[in-house]
Amino acid sequence: MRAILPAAAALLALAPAAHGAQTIGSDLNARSFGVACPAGSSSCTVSQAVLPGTPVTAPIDGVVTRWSVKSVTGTVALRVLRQDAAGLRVVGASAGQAAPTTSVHTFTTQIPVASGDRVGLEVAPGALYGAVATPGAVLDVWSPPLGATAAPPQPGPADAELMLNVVIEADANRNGLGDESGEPQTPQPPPYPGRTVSVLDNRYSPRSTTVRRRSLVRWRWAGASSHSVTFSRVPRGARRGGSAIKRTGTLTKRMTRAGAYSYFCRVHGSAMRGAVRVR
Ligand SMILES: [Ca+2]
Repeated sequence: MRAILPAAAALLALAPAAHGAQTIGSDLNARSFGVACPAGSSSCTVSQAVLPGTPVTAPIDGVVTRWSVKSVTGTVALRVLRQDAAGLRVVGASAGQAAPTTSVHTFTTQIPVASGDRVGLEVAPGALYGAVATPGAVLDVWSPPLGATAAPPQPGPADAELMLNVVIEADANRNGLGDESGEPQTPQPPPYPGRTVSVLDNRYSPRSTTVRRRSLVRWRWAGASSHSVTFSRVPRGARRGGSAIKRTGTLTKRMTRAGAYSYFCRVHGSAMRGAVRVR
């Protein structure tokens, strides 16, 4: 059962992980083959214990965001394994994924991992996992599959490199999502293109401002009390266009005429004045 590695799949396997993300496990480059669970068992868990020159444990706390397999036939699921005093046990699991072909397939997931955790595959009944002979590689096998209770592994095929790798992203904000690919993107409003004046209790800030002609000026109510922006003087030909007396919201005005604009608050009168000079 040799897989022909399509070019697109090769590119996917070799695509660099997102900045800061770490990949552990096989590079999936070898011409691998499908391997069945131990004779007499229908399903099993397999996990790489040693892969010479390659990390097989999570180097950071974080989240597994992608996992890739090769030479799989049937359904497999990712498992995160943690060592405790009683041995390795499963602490995280993905949904089962049916590989449509034996080439490289990448699946997305969000599974928390801690530094030192291992990963593995649960191989569904009748499915095959991918492996290749790599001197010095050690593969652990559990049959029946490993669960949440620690159990000792059986030795797997000798010198077997498991065709599995995972991408681990940090999760600094601890929301259970990788900080790169999985983080929800909150759209940022574009920066306001004009000048903003805060309507405070009981002053405008800045009290006086100068802008170019055709600029936007926005007054933003930010006090606890009610105020208005009421123009007492505008350049000839300019519209006054002030605001009602209100406690929240904004007033936006495009300053179409050069000259001096003076305004005040109808509640606070001459105690609360502002000015805009338009050049
Ligand atoms: Ca996060």
